[in-house]
Amino acid sequence: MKHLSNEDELEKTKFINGREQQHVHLDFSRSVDQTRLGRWKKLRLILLVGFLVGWTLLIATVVIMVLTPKHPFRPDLKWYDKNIVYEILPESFQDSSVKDVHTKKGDGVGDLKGILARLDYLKDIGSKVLYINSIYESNDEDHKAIVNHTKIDEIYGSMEDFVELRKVTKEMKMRLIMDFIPNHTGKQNQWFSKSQKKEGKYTDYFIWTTCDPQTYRHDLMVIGRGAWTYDDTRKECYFHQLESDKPDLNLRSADVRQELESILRFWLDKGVDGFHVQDQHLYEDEILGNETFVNGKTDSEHQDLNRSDDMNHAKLLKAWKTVLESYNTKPGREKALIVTAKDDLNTTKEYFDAGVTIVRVTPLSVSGASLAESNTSLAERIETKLKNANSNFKKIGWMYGDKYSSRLTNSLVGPVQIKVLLTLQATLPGVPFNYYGNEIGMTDHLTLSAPKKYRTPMQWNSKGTGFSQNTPWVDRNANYITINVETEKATGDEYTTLKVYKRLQELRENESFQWGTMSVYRDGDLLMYTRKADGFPGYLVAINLGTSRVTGSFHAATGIPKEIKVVFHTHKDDNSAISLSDTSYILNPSHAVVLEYQ
Ligand SMILES: *[C@@H]1O[C@H](CO)[C@@H](O)[C@H](O)[C@H]1NC(C)=O
Ligand SMILES: *[C@@H]1O[C@H](CO)[C@@H](O)[C@H](O)[C@H]1NC(C)=O
Ligand SMILES: *[C@@H]1O[C@H](CO)[C@@H](O)[C@H](O)[C@H]1NC(C)=O
Ligand SMILES: *[C@@H]1O[C@H](CO)[C@@H](O)[C@H](O)[C@H]1NC(C)=O
Ligand SMILES: *[C@@H]1O[C@H](CO)[C@@H](O)[C@H](O)[C@H]1NC(C)=O
Ligand SMILES: *[C@@H]1O[C@H](CO)[C@@H](O)[C@H](O)[C@H]1NC(C)=O
Ligand SMILES: CC(=O)N[C@H]1CO[C@H](CO)[C@@H](O)[C@@H]1O
Repeated sequence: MKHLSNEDELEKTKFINGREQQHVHLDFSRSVDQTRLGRWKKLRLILLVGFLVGWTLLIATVVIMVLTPKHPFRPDLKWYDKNIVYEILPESFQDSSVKDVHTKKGDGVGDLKGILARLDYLKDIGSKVLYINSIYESNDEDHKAIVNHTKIDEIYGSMEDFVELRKVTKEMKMRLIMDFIPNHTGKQNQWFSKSQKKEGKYTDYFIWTTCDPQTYRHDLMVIGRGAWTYDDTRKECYFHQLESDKPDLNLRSADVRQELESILRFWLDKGVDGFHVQDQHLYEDEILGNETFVNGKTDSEHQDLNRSDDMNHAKLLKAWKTVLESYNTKPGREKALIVTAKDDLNTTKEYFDAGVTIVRVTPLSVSGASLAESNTSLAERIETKLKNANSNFKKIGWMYGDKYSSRLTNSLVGPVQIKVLLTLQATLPGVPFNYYGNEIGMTDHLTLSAPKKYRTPMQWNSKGTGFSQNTPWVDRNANYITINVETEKATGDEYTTLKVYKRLQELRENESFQWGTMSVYRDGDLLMYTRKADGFPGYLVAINLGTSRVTGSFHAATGIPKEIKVVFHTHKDDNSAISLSDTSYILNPSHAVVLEYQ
């Protein structure tokens, strides 16, 4: 109270001071001659007019402010903040090659022209960002033993095909993301053969050490993964964390780092919008130089592995980000650096600190353990994950499988849950990554071995998949007869996986899904969360992740208003039921609903 009265006094003081000043001013004017007095009168008039005009403007401004409807806050979202990413395995998406009339053979491998031919489909289902897995010339099936980083592998087509694809995707306002593989090259890469021969700067492009050809396998194995392999040309061992056909690049070499940056520039100049680095171990690699080798050998005996500041991976990432930023010359030209990382908060935070735009993880694993291995319910694990999410949540990329991992429906929960999991992915804050075919409910080919089992041809139609006129490079999944784009589009059923996926993309466009905050609730197997942006309708997403029906009241469980509207449902409303008067519900297993409230 005392404080308040002090403030009052302060106000009074100011007021008196003001009057006193005015008084002094008048006294002064009385003491001057007539001409000067006239001038003073004029000045007074001007001041008075100015004063009145000022007040009028001030009042007008206040009136306008009160009368104009308030515009709710709209954040400046970049393309990578708001769009779903459609991930394409090029060899399995669409083969454009025609069967040779004489040999009756084609290659049965998807290609860039095939992607071009399917752009209308991709646009129709709301894909504004395409991510095409490695298409570079390489000497392995995975296309990660790269022979030439700036050359399109001819099984996918030519540079002309790429330029054409970029031109057309630009016209369709689509972004394009490519792979960037900085850890190693293929052995057939020119850099490696020059390094084998110790040609100039190439001598140190890879990690070499003297070793005994008789015993190297035993005494130089790094603890854990990776190894050294004796090279007969250079008569030394080279280091490789993966298989011996993929020698690790020596990232400590400034020349190597420069080469990698010019590869980024090469593709940026071709109009690429971002890069994806598949690496769960960038930070782990960092301790390599600090690792003790079997036989008691340490760092100091392997100069090549001496860990220096240059080798800091955060620095590497920052350097790549700087290259990308140099292409960000005006709004809309922003470039993205995307890393697939181990799914724990510390790791994702390290990547964000290094400037990575999106860190891609799977929402259905916790610290590397797969859901199936755990006793906790699906709903509980997702709840924990969402509640623990840190402030970078909005830049997390959610993926359900990719070329290196099982399709979601197989690894976890079965095809019956595909639609609720697509709902989850589309309505979380963050960036959904849709691996080709998930939108129609494609599953692993269970009689094939990994990785082929999740790389089967895209299922376009019921007449042999529509992927290729030739024998496909990998067996198609027999379920293409029912699970395919054409059938799911043509049928009268409005709840096919494809149609539900498409509606989810439309729903996602709403402001509250774009930048709204999230609150998470759970009632047994029923996972619920709200998304709400200031000034826009809010949404409640409710997903039954269990195996039996659940009942209750959304109002009671989450406190959302009783006035609601059902705007999305994964299934035809058979015997699930939501009462619009009091928000009570009965929700079937593997069903999801989205409710809108004001
Ligand atoms: C990669 O291929 C391009 C195009 O064929 C060629 O100009 C370039 O010299 C090659 N680079 C390397 C390192 O082999
Ligand atoms: C890079 O190397 C790491 C192992 O150090 C591996 O996990 C990752 O898959 C590699 N990335 C690619 C694209 O090969
Ligand atoms: C690692 O390299 C730095 C500078 O290049 C050197 O000062 C240091 O002694 C080296 N450490 C070891 C263990 O060889
Ligand atoms: C993450 O970092 C914190 C603080 O540094 C540490 O307490 C915690 O154990 C770390 N978590 C993991 C999974 O490494
Ligand atoms: C799951 O629960 C069963 C029985 O309670 C227990 O034997 C098993 O070890 C648990 N598995 C895990 C991964 O916790
Ligand atoms: C918002 O969601 C509704 C469904 O509730 C959908 O019809 C509409 O297209 C969405 N998009 C926008 C921009 O409002
Ligand atoms: C063998 C070796 O150099 N080990 C070191 C690895 O790094 C840790 C922490 O920086 C040191 O404590 C070890 O001595």
